[in-house]
Amino acid sequence: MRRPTPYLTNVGLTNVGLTNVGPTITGLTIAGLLLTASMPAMAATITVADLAPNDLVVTEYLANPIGISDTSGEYFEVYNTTLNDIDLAGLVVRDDGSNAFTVTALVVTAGGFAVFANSDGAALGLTPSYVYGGAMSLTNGDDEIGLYRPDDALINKVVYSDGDSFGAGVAHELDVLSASLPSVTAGPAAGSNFVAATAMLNLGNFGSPGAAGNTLLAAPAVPLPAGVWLLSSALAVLAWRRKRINGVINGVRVKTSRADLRVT
Ligand SMILES: [Ca+2]
Ligand SMILES: [Ca+2]
Ligand SMILES: [Ca+2]
Repeated sequence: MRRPTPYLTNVGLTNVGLTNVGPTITGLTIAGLLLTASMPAMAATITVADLAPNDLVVTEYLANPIGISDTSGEYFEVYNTTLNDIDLAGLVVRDDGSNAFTVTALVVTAGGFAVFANSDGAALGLTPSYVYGGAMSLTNGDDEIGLYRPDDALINKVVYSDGDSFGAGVAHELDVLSASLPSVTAGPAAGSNFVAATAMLNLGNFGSPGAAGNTLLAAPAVPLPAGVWLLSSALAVLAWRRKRINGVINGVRVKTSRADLRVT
């Protein structure tokens, strides 16, 4: 009976640490040998209760939109610094006063952004991930945007003392996302963590909701070298042996060609 055509798993590459590499590997080419692999996404969905400080970071906010009322044009952006999708249901967003809301349903992908707005964003030309309506306002002067777990543990918080320091309609973008960033960051009037947005939105506003804009994103939270080194080593050995593996490996008969690696 003809066997199905497995890839890679029959040559022992399941032990090379690919779970640290990324969501999906669909193909690799090395030394002219194409290895076709299909691996399940490693990113599991975690919950808000699982989060550590700075797993989510506030990367942008527009406290003083122009050409539109503040009650319809304010927004802020959150970045997922982890390698996992995060189910944000239960995330508490609040300031140090009375503004607060709890996210009911939203998933932010690994290394992805979520945009929270007080309106549908159509006038500004943005598409919010979540609309919180009147539950929260971003005062143009002093205010806070804090992200908390359901047990009230702080995930990330920005504190600003001049939400209009770059001029009306210019969003504040986090300058550099860093693993050493404190969980409480200062707005531009009290520190240098934020820079002015330069990407154009509607009505003369500037911002990059849902994109990095001027924010320099850090490397992934989990370093890759061990897995990459193991993968490179294994593939190098495989490439070196490619003329020798027209035979049986792990009890499975295999035959290489320039295009791929197949069981025969
Ligand atoms: Ca507020
Ligand atoms: Ca405002
Ligand atoms: Ca942005």
